[in-house]
This record gives sequence, structure tokens and C-alpha cells, in this order.
Amino acid sequence: MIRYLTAGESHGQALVGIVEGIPTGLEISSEYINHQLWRRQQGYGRGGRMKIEMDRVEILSGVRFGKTLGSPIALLIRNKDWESWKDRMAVEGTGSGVEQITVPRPGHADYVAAVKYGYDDLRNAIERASARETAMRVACCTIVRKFLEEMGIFIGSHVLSIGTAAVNDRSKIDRSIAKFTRASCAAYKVTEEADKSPVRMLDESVERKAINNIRRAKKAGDTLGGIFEVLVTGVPIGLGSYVQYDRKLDGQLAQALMSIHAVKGVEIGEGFANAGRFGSEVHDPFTLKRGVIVRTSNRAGGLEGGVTNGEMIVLRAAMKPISTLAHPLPSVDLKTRRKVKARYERSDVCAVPACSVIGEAVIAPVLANAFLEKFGGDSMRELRARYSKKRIASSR
Ligand code: EPS
Repeated sequence: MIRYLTAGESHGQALVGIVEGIPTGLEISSEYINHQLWRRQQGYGRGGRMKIEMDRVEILSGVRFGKTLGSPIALLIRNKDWESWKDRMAVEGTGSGVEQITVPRPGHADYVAAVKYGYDDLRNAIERASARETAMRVACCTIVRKFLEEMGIFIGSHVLSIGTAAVNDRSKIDRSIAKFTRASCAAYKVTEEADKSPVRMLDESVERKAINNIRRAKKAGDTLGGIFEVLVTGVPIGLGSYVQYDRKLDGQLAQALMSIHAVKGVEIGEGFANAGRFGSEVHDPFTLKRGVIVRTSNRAGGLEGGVTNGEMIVLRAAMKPISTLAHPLPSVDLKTRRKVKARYERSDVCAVPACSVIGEAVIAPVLANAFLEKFGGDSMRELRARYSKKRIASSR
């Protein structure tokens, strides 16, 4: 089974990751991972840090002559900004003379971390709670994503809303997606299309409103969240299981998306809209198309009973606005017990486009583990042979 761990502080020397359980013989390169790291850094509304960093991964172990060895893969991304933080983030020494941060930002991990871990300097929480960690998560998960692509499973995403700028005419989006849905790599095609937009939106009129919203928020010292959609195509029927709560793939996918910083809501297919409809308007009828059993709709988002049903997987996640505000909310100084304004430090105005790229990445290990559970194998050669024999059906 595939698992991964990350380490590293936002302004420390580097981010570190270890990925284990990737079958042998998977072709992977730092260049392939760097493309996903680059995508994570894009998007209108990102802050000054993205001008400093150009995230690049170094593969330290587990890969030889461009192919995985089956041993743990160690990854490193150096923080360029470390140069300016060497004193404040020194591993050794006493920290005397370094400013202590004692005013928490509402919505951030600052306060709960201080109470839980007993910090007297909130910097100790800020550093690891930062979404900077997602750079290494994307790096680790991109190796898993490459594995899925080799098996014909492709992941993509696009942004549905930023603040009040939301896609109302869903059919326009569906038409864009339908252009590609015949190919198993359709989800990736959608993502390539979304990558052309500075806010990763498929509808230009909504894109314009979204950019204006971000501009206005920035001017007002405020931040904005939004909703993004993650799609998976080429998925065989039968990943996941209904027999036990922790084997339900929909629950595992929701957990993966919820683990991303600032994500506060997840739905599968038309989850929330379906709650207000009659059953007859919700469930996806079966029909026969040239002898093959297919559906006439996909409101379930590719999952029934916690198991993939061969249709495109459709996941949506809501990201709250980033909690670091240039015009801060009221707070309390934990040291002086005085009412003060929350502290501001450099941050993004809107990171929904980046979050959608992270969403693509974090679901890869969930899908890959369900795939390995079903088809099994320690090498790519073994897996390819088993998969082509056992494959039941794949999504359109
Ligand atoms: C981020 C790096 C951070 C922030 C952002 C995400 O860099 P810095 O704190 O130096 O500006 O831009 O982190 C947050 C929004 C947060 O709340 O911590 C990144 O690499 O994605």
C-alpha cells in the first residue's frame, strides 16, 4: 500500500517527503513532478512568496535510471526564502532577540495550536500549519498520479466559483467537459484547458468577475474562497467497497480533500443539490449502448455504495477565504490579555486555483491504494498484466 509523509516548516531550510509502496519500474522524473509544482504556484491572487520561490524537487532515493526501485522515495524542495529567515528559524541556538508572536489570527491554527501545544511564540504553529506544506504533498502525490496515468486513470480539475463569481450555467461547463469525455484522459484535458485561465475557470465571463472580485478583495485588505471540482476519468468499476465504513472510497476521497488547508466542505457528484430533489430526479438510470450497460446521467459522481461505478468521478470542495487579512479582525494578545487587531503577515488574497491543483494531487494515493487492493502487484509489469486480464469496465 502506498503511504507518504511530509516534513518541513514554511520558512525552514526545506520541505521533505517520503513516499513508500510505489511498484517497481514506474518511470518518473523530477521534471514531471516540477510541472505539477509549477501549476500549484500559479493563479491570480497569490501572494509575494510565489515570486520568491520556484519550487523544484530533488529526488534523493528510491529511483534509479529514471525508474522506481520499490524502496522509499525521498524528496526535497528547498525554500529559497530560508535565506531571509535563517536567524528566526535557526535549528540551533536560543532564539534570544527573536520577536515572539502572541496575537492569533481568527480562522488560522494559531490559537488552537498555542493552547494545545503550549507555545509562547505562535511562530511555532504558523510555520507548520502553513499551506506551504502542500508543495511537498503535491510532489509526493505526483509520483502516485504518474502510476495512475500508466494504468489509464487521469485526474483533472477546474474552479467553479471565487467569492460571488460562480458558474450558474452548468450546461456550459458540461459541454466543455463533454468535448473530452470519450477519452480516458478526459479529466487531464479539462485540466489543461483550465490551466489556460488565471483562475482555472472554464467560463470566461465568470473568470472576469472572479478576477474583479479578487482585485476588490485585495484593495479592501480582504481575502476570498471558492469552490473547485476534481474529475477522474478512466476509472474501472469496483474500486472501494461498501462492506465496511473505512473501505468506502467516497469517505476516503472526502477525507483526502478535507485534509487540504482551508477546505471546509466536500461533495460527491451533485451531493448537496440532490438532497433537495426527488429520488426519480437524482439516480442515474441504466441503459444499453451497443450491448454495454451505461448510464444516462452521472449525478452520483461516479460512486455508488462507496464503490466506483465506471462513470467519471466528480468531487467538489469548498475552500474558505484565507484567514490572514491585511485589514485584520479583532483578536486578543495571549501575553498581555489586551484586545488588539490580529497580526498580518504576507499571505495570498485567493488561493482557490492552487487549491484545485492540490485537490488533484491528494486524491491520487486514495485511488491508487484502492486500485492496488483490487488488482495487486509489486512491479509495473505484474500490474499491467493483471489489470488487462481483470479489468471489468472503465468510465467513458
Ligand atoms: C504558501 C506559502 C506561504 C503563503 C501561503 C501558502 O508563504 P508566506 O507565508 O511566506 O507568504 O503564501 O500560506 C498561507 C496562506 C498560510 O496561511 O500559511 C505556499 O507555498 O503555498
